[in-house]
Parts: sequence; C-alpha cells; structure tokens
Amino acid sequence: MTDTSNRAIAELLRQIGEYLAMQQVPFKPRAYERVAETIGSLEEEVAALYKRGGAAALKEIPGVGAGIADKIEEYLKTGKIKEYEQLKKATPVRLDELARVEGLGPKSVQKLYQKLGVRNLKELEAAAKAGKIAALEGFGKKSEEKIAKGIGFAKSSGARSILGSVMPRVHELEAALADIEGVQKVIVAGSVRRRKETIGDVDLLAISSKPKAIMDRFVSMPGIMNVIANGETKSSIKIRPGINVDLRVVPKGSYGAALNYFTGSKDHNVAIRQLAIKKGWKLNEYGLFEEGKKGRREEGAEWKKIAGASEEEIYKKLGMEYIEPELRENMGEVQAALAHKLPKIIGYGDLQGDLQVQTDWTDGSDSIETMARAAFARGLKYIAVTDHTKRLAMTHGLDEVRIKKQWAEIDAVNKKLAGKIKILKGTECDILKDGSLDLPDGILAKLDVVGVSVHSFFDMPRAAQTARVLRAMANPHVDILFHPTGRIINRRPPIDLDIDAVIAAAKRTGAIMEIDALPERSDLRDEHIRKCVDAGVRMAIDSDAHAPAHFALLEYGIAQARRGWATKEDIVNAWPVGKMEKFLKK
Ligand code: DGT
Ligand code: CA
Ligand code: CA
Ligand code: ZN
Repeated sequence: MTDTSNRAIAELLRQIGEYLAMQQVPFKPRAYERVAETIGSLEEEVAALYKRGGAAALKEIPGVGAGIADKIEEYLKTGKIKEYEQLKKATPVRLDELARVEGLGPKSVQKLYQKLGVRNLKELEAAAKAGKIAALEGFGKKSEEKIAKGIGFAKSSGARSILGSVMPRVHELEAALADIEGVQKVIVAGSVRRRKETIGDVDLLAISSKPKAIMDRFVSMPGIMNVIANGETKSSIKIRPGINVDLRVVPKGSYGAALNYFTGSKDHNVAIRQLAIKKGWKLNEYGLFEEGKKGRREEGAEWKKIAGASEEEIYKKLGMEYIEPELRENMGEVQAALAHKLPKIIGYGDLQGDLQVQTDWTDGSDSIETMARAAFARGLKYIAVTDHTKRLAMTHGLDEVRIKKQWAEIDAVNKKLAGKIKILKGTECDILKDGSLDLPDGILAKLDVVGVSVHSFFDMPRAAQTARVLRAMANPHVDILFHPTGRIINRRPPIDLDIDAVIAAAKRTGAIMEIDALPERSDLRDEHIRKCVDAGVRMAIDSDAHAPAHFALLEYGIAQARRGWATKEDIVNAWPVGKMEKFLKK
C-alpha cells in the first residue's frame, strides 16, 4: 500500500533532488530540496489537497511548479515516480543511509559509488577503514577522517523519529479512530504525549465499549505498512519504516490509570508507584487500590479501587499536584508536586510574537507581508524579520546595502498592517570563524532584534568554539543566540560548546537564548532550557519560519520549553511587545 503521508512524499522528492545533484544537474536539486522541506512541515496533507483540488491545488504549495506537481500526482495515482525509479537504477545507493553521513554530499556519494562501488553505510565504513577513500582523488586523509566520524554519528542516530515528522500522522490516526462508532475517546500516550523531541513508537489509548470494532478498523487503516499484532484489546501496526503504533483499548473506569501508566515515563511511573506503596496502596494501569478489609480472601476482592477514572484524581489521592505530561521524566517533578511547588509552565497559546522569521529576501519562500499576515492569522502580535547575512551566499544573504533596502519595505508593510501585527527589523547575523559578526556595528545598532548564529566551522574544538560564540555574545548589540548548538537531529551533531559557559555569558550580558522550534533542530534541548530557567536566563521560542506554514511549528518549541520547566516569565516572546522591546534595549 502506498504511504501518501507528507513525510513519504517529502522524502521521495528529497531523494530525487539528491540523485539529480549527483548527476550535476543545475538548479533542479535545490528546488526539490526546498519543496521537500516545505511539504515536510505542511500542516495539511498533500494527498488531501490533491483530492480536493487536483494538480492545480498542488501548484499552490510554495515552490511547486508544473514539473514537481506532475511527479506528486504520478505518485498519488500510481504509487510510483518513474523518474525516481530510473534515477535509482542508474545509481543504486541507499541514499536514506548515506545522506545521513555529515560531510558526504551527493557528488561524493556518486564518486564513491563509481570508483569504489559504495552503496550503503556498511560499505562506506569498510572503504573508510581500508583507507580507500583517502586514496581517491579529491578526498584525501582529512575527508576520510571526517566521513569516518560522520559514519559513527549516523550509526548512533536515526533509530528514533523526530516528533514533528510523526505528529501529523498521529493526529490523523486519532481522528480516524475517534470517528468509529462506540469509541468514546482516543488519546495519544507515551513519549508523544510527553512531547519528547524524538520518539521510539506511538502509543494510542482508546475508551470503547466495542473494542473489537476499533481493533478491526485500526489494523485496516489506509497507508499502513503491515500489522504486527492484532488482539482483543491491544494491536500494533507499522506505519513507516521504524515506526510502530500500539493501540490499547481500556474500559472507562481505568482510563485515567491506563493513560497515566502508558504516558510514562517509566521512571516517573516507578517513582509514583513507590509513593503508593508507602501508603500501603498499589498503583497499576487499572487504578489506584487500597487494601480491603482483612479476612477477605478471594482473588481480586482484597483490593478496593480508590481512583482510576482520571489522572487528576490519582495525583490528588497521592497528595500531589497534577503533573503535566511534559514534566513526567522523574527529574524532580514528583518532589515538587508533593510540595505543591510545581512551576506554572508556559501554555500552548501563550506566545505573542516570533523573533526568527526568514523571507524571500533570502532563503524564505514568501514576502515580508505574506509572512506577517500568516503570523497574524496564527494569533501573533509581532514578528522579527531576521534574514541571513552575506556570508551565507547560498541563501543570498543580506549585506549593508540590501538590509537597508529591506527596512524600507518593513516600514511600508508596518504601515499597511498597523493595528494588526508589528514587524521588527532584525537579522540572523552569521558568527564568523573568529567570533566577529557578518554585519558592521553601525547596522547592528539600528536593528530592533539582533540574532546571531553559527552556520560554519561546526567542527572546531570545544575551547575555540566556545570562545568564538562568547565573543559574538559579548558584542553589545547582540540580543539573541539563535539555535545555540546547531544540531540537526539524526543529521548533524551539535557543535562542541561549553553550554554552561554560554549560559553564564547570557546571564552576564543579558543575551537571550533561543529555543528553535523547528522539530529537527529543537535547539536548545530540554535539559539546556532547565539550566537557563535555573540561572534566570531568558529565552525566546522561535519558529525559524521559512514559509507561512512554519508558524504552526511554534507548538514544538513550546513543548520543548515546557519540558524544560519554563514559565511565561522565562520566555520573552510570551511578553507583550513593549515589555519585550524594553528587555532587548537593556
Ligand atoms: P519511546 O516509545 O521509546 O519514545 O518511549 P515511551 O515512553 O513511549 O515508552 P514505551 O512506548 O516503551 O512505553 C510507553 C509507556 O508505557 C512508558 O512511557 C511507560 C509505560 N511502560 C512501558 N514499560 C514499562 C515498564 O516496564 N514499567 C513501567 N512502570 N511502565 C512501563
Ligand atoms: Ca512510545
Ligand atoms: Ca510502545
Ligand atoms: Zn539559521
């Protein structure tokens, strides 16, 4: 059966782009790559778009022209793209594996295949070990070492899926199951409910009086790869390579207990079960039980259920505050809840602005006005336009001349949208190798929001890398450190940064640390956020939007902030624009 999820379509297009790049076809590869990115983060399912509006609707996706629309249509209709099959035949390499190796571009993949016959990760590793890559013209010892390092990372990652890439499919499954007759409720549990940045599998829970009906429907859902188990109250399916979905059906009276149990984390469960045991009770996926009257011997009659229908009543009975799923990692939340001292973490509707937005001035797909309107439609009251700077030539980064021109456009759009949304003048200024910045101070001084970030020399050793970032932060015009560690989950490891030193510097200089909401970045991580909260360092949750649909991704940044125990007070763009601006100026 064809997997028509956005993720599957995006992956195919990305691979076509990579194959074309291998053949040194100009321009097209980048077009495919960008469309793949857009589709990967589109809220609406491409298949649904197509069903509704045909090829014309496909062309409305940013970056999709007639050529790519044809390919998508062909895939949705036939389950195949002929060109893709041909390209794959010409160079039969495992792109999904090899593309994960840092520093290995399509051209290198092509060369390694032609000269050494390397088709997959295993063969690449063997070639590197045998020193065959160093001997190749255009590679050398250093690139062989780099590739070897990249192989190590690729092997250790990729087993877990990025939350944001799975979530749209999860919502679909939830909706489809909720529609079935007799189903009272469907909710996702496990690491997805805790909004972990990566997930091992998806755990769904349903309350139903007719478990058989829901199980039958579940295992025959369209677009699934195969059925792993099909039982009375528990079934498992595979929705794509490496991702299984478990569904359990529970009765209404145990719903809270089951939800609590299957939400986890395991360590959190163990901790609260200990609390129950201390009180002489027992807690499991069926409920919270108290020992009944002595002397009652029959099986099952000795324990009396005292809570189980809702999570709230379980926590309450245990003498603690309700604990939000994002906090359930046994990282101190149990003790805090017992002491009634849990923080009031930021809510999903709490953002007022977005301080990192790219436009078609550089590598964004849309104009300042379109992006501003999209942000407004999402309920935001302000955005900062932060296009890249000139060192990032491939994005057509801004120099002093062009950024001044951009200000005129921002002024004009601000006039047009007055009373709706405010657009701040910003930059995502490149941090150069020595920690100096890619725009002169005179320009930085005139900007409302100066974001800085590392986009090169990812491999510098820890001391040098940290010094580089600290030097950038010491510039008095710098407001925010964007995606501080530069990692891309499953694709690029973080730069080697002394995060404690960076947080201390932020404390000293008043710099804001960003939580980049792009699911594959999720940068800062939850544990870093917790450190910032403890240090009193402020953060911003930004979408890093390159297209209007990307504002929806803010949700993942909020999730990450919640996992790091951040409150509204910790997040500057949860503040009204006036208060936020005052903080920037300090
Ligand atoms: P994942 O799938 O690796 O991202 O992580 P989870 O947390 O979703 O783990 P999973 O799918 O293995 O199990 C779902 C939940 O079920 C887990 O969060 C807690 C609960 N659970 C699973 N195994 C155990 C166990 O051995 N003991 C306890 N107390 N709870 C468990
Ligand atoms: Ca799971
Ligand atoms: Ca599971
Ligand atoms: Zn960036």
